[in-house]
Amino acid sequence: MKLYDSFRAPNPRRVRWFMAEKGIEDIEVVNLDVFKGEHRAVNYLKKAGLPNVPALEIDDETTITESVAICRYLESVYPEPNLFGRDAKEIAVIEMWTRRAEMMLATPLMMTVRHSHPALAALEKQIPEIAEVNRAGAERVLKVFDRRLADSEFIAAGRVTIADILVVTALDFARMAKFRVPENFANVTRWYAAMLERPAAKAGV
Ligand SMILES: N[C@@H](CCC(=O)N[C@@H](CS)C(=O)NCC(=O)O)C(=O)O
Repeated sequence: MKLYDSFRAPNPRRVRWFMAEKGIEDIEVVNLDVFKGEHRAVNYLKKAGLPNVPALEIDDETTITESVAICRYLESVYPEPNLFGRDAKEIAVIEMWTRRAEMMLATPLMMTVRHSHPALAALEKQIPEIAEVNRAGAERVLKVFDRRLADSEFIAAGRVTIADILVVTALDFARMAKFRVPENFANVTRWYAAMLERPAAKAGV
């Protein structure tokens, strides 16, 4: 298997963090420089189907994109430690928090960075108002995660899961746009510090 990665990019970092939590070390990692347009090369597009990283090439016929789909595949191949849930209830609750993390927080934070950071002007026609609306939305939605983390050590279960990985990589990426967790969200602040202490935090940066 071959993972097409791009160091410091938030979606590939999800996969690298996930692999690090599982101790997966036998997948070849190929770094693509998105600022040089390497993800738009014909050979890559033929495999991946669209100009995005990450992508996991499984064999000659199959390359998976979408970071969460890649993680799901890896979960089946490397089942331990479990990061997607063990029974019907756990799987559904983790899925719920994963979708909330992606749609309500990670996407708005990505839009905040893409529409405000000078380096991202190479990839995006930047509109400052889009950055501001998304920044405000992400800040508001953090209270949902703060309430959850008041009752739970991690976001979706009593252990780290894919949902934690999505949130921490999004918050860390948003630092590029000077986004900080507001101090009044003490539970998110506690959880964020604990996540950054994990050895997997170093993967993909
Ligand atoms: N939903 C996709 C998003 C992938 C994505 O947007 N990747 C970014 C890097 S973080 C990318 O390839 N950007 C290239 C571009 O915008 O041209 C996933 O979860 O993998």
